[in-house]
Amino acid sequence: MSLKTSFLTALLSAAVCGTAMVSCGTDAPAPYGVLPSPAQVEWQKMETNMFCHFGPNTFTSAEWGTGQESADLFNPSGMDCRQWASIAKAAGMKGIIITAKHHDGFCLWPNPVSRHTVAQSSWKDGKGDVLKELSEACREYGLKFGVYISPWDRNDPAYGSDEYNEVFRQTLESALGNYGPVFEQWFDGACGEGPNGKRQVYDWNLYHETVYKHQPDAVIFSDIGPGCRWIGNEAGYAGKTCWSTLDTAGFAPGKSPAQDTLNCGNVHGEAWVPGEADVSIRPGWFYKDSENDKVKSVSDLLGIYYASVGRNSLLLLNVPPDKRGLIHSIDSLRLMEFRSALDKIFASDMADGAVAEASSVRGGRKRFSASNILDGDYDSYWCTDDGVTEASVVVNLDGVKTFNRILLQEYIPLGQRIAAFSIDVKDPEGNWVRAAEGTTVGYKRILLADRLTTDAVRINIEKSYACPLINGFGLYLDEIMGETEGWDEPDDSGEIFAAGEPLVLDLGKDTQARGFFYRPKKKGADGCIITYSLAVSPDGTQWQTVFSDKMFENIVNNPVRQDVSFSGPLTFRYIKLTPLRTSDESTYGVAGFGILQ
Ligand code: FUL
Repeated sequence: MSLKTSFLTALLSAAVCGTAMVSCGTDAPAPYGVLPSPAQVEWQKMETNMFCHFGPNTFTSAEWGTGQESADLFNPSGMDCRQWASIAKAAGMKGIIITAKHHDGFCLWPNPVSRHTVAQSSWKDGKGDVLKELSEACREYGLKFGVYISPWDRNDPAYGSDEYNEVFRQTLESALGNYGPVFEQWFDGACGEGPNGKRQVYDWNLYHETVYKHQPDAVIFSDIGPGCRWIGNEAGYAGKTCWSTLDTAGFAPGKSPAQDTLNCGNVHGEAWVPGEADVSIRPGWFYKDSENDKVKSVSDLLGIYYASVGRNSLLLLNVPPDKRGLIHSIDSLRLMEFRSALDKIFASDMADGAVAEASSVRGGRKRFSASNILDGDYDSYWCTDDGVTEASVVVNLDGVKTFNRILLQEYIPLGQRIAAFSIDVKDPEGNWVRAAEGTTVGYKRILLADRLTTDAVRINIEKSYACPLINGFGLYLDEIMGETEGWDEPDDSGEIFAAGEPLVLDLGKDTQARGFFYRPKKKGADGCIITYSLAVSPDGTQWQTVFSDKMFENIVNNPVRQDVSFSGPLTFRYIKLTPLRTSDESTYGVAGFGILQ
């Protein structure tokens, strides 16, 4: 169109619509509600990142170190961050986030304000620096680099006083100011006591200012953002309804909204705080030899992918390096299998070559036509006139196709709007048959369906808070995970006990054991044991205490089976686990209790 004609068209529209050109539907729709920042949009497009839990716990098999570990414990025999980066890259990850400082306080870089760092260890004669090696490896492999820095510190003597806030500010300065761009700063919400038995009042404003001073584009993770939010579980799944908006007033990291709220977000929430689903490829966050046979299967990982990336969240998949400082071959092989499964599923889009037609197009203009949902261009979208919040698009396929995954994308730079939609397919008689339904779409939504064979699909937008904007659509066939509804929330089978009631197991005869296990109900429902005492007995009357007050670390957020080793083998007939503190005041759940042989 020449300049002259477009000027004429504009004049004509103005004449017809008066001053209300936008509501007339000829221009781009106005943004709706709170919006993501450009950095948040770029972050969301990363889709999958790798988490690396690495530190003293790698060498002690703990999940939460006490902070009293000797720095010399940290001594990877052949650390190679280029190996981590090459594996992450080959797995299709876009970035790596490293636990620069976990709750034990040990810093993987020579932090000048701490006496508990790689510089105090004998690793590389105190000259090693994991952040330097990893940030360089990420640059080499074209990956973004991010850091997890735990505010909770079980080592720092100042923890629990105002002075610690200054120590932590300087810690952030040194980690964020010296290793190039950091795309995400991960603040853990866990807050416990320091070595002096005190709890810290965190100065979040100071921490945030410090992050932005060095890394203005960093997305800050915490339970409640501000950049992105914890999804409410450590199992890697977002809610089927998942708003990127959240009401944050009155909350703080560690003092967050209910886990279900984090899982689903708040419709019309006051801030844009999209979900990030963090999960480990193994039961625990840190590497343990004993978990080499418990690495998640490809099916599990696909289920997690659909329940995170496919539900408007980012997937942060933890792949913890081992004692050598390398990703174990079991994990890297699994990641490659996962990648090739994703490639196989998403390589052919059954909507390729299709023609889309909408019931309504904004201003009747090509710029907003239904074909935009198929063109692969992120910034072009189908859109209706203002006020039209129910509409449909018929996608006529290039022949009869079979698929069981339906992908939709909403153009989030202008806000998240869609609250209900459905998908119909045309049967051989030409009737529309309901195939799938959903609520929110957001950045990306993948619906799982049984195998569908058809030559036409209809997308029905049933409820939207403003005119809907769809910029992506695809149809895929997953023959790997099968025809099921797929991965869903874990089931909650198990038994419920009163909080103080001990669990006693009679093995029937004297038995030798090297440890015991306790498994809470899957989502930690009905509470779980946090601290306990454990005793064993030959006859059920004379008890020998094995542990008088011990903790299942991180069990509340990650309610997986807990394996605990004795210091040496013990022989007994009865074993008694007595809860001292439970996450629910009145009950706790048990899905398993037994011995390790
Ligand atoms: C939790 C921590 O307590 C765990 O140890 C782990 O780092 C996980 C990612 O976050 O809150």
